[in-house]
Order: sequence, then C-alpha cells, then structure tokens
Amino acid sequence: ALRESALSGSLDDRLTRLRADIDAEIDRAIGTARGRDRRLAEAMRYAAIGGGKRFRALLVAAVADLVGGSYAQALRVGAAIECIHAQSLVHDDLPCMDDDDLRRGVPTLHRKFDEATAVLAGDALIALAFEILADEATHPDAAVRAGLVLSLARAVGQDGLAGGQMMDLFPPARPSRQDLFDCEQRKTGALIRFAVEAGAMLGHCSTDERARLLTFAENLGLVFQIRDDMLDSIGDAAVVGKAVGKDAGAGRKNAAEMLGLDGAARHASRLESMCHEALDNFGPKASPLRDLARFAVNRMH
Ligand code: GRG
Repeated sequence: ALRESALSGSLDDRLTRLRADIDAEIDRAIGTARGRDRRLAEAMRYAAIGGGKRFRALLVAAVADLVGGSYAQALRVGAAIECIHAQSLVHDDLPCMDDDDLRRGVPTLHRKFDEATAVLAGDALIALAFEILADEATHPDAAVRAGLVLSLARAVGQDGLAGGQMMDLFPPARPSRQDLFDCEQRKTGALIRFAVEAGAMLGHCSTDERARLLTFAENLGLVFQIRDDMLDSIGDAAVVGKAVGKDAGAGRKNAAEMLGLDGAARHASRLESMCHEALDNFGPKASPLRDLARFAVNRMH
C-alpha cells in the first residue's frame, strides 16, 4: 500500500507523499541524541529534513519501480542520497564557498547555528549516507550493498561532487563549453546518475536496459543543472542590487551566461528529447521517468 500511495497520482502528489516518507526515513536514521551531541543531531535534521524537492529520491523510487525493486529499499537509498545532497548544499553555502544566507527559504545552517557546526553536521551526514547503504536493512545481498557504496563513493569524490565543485570554484582560464558541461556533469550530474544507477541495482534489468537508463540519467543530470543555471540568472536579474551571476563571479560562467538564456533553453530542450529517446524501449511503464524529465526542464524552483 505504501508503494502504491507513493508512486501513483500526479507528479505533485507523488512528490508530496515521497517527501513525507523520506523525511521519516532520515529522521529514523539520525536517531536519538541520547548519549550523543544534541546540537549535532539538531543541525543534521535542520539540513536534511523538511525541505527540498526530493527530486533525486523520487528518481530512485521511479527507477526501482520500473525494474521491480522494492519501495522500502528505494526509500533507504533515497534517504542516503538526500543526506549527501543536503551535505553538499550546507558546505556550498559556507563563507569559504558561496557564502549564502538563505537556503530553501530559511537561514543557511551556518547562519542558524555556526560554521563549525555546519562543517561537522555535513561530515556526519556523509557518514550517515554510507552507513544507511551498508546496513543490511537496505538490501539482503552484500554484493548489492557493496555496489551501492562503491558507486556513491565515486559520485561524491574527485569525479563527482567534490571534483565538480572544485572546477566550479577554480575554473580554467578560458573555459570551453566542454569544460562547462564537464563541471555540471560532476557537480550535479553525478548524484543524479547515481540515483538512477542505484534504482536499477535494486531490481533486475538487462545490460541494454541499464545502459539506456544511464544515458537517460546523464542527459537528465545535465539538463537539471542547466535549468538551475537559468533559474539563477533569471533570479539574479530580478533582484535589484545583486550582480548578475553572483556565484559565477567567484568562479565559472554558468550555462545561461555562456550560451545565453535562449541558447541554454534550446540546449535544455535537446537534452530533454534525448532523455525521452533513451526511455523509448521501456514503453508506458516509464512514464514517471518521463514526467521527471519534463519537470527538470520546466521547473520554476
Ligand atoms: C559530497 C563529499 C561531498 C562534497 C560536496 C560542496 C560540494 C562538495 C558540492 C556542491 C555541489 C553543488 C552545490 C551542486 C549544486 C547542485 C544543485 C543543482 C542543487 C540544487 O538542487 P535542488 O534544486 O535543491 O534539487 P532542493 O533544495 O530542491 O533539494
């Protein structure tokens, strides 16, 4: 019944239901503060619960459903991904990176608490994500658990979030479009790719189906970040007194600045077509994934 309730209905309904299930899963994983530091647990909850679209968790659930994986397992993997995602936002907001005051409409973690707590809560969220994946409750097969841990490690390390963020902060002198897409692929694409890869690991699919899902994921990750860049540029232009592309001023040029808003929109729509093409062979049961691709390109937040 849980599986039914979280995957049926409109995309909005599914997001709302999944959000509640993911919040509960993360809350359980953080656990009680008994015998532990209360402030650390509170900061972890502040960062990881009650906010965000949960796009990556929904992606795991949709792929797992497509290949016959269980919703309960997908929730655990989704919770792990959302912990990593929350950590990356907490550290990205720090004064040594983007120096932001607001995140998801509320004060950033280091503003609400302090910088040391923000660094440590982020660290503990990374550890928690790997703990969730390595726990037997996530999957009875140790080989699957090891595969999940290995893939997530690759998605957050030098070839993933950390490497992409580094390239964002220290871009090449004259970045090419390829450099831009490389950066976006790592900074944002790697975790989205992991969401799809992990969903596929929870069920059964052929080598060909897995390859198609990964092609879908790579195009989806890129389009998600390009839309993020477009929303940033539109937001920056609308805020009086804020220089266009504040983040880009400190590092790379974003896709909207490099391609122009129209160029970025055209590229996003090409990537969306490639997402749909990659799903062609799956038929109607891939419609939740098609909805997610449409959402990634048209979203307003
Ligand atoms: C994970 C070890 C490790 C290091 C992280 C700080 C850092 C290194 C990476 C930051 C990368 C970063 C800020 C990427 C931006 C990704 C992005 C598009 C964020 C917005 O995602 P949404 O729209 O946000 O899904 P919500 O709030 O809806 O969850």
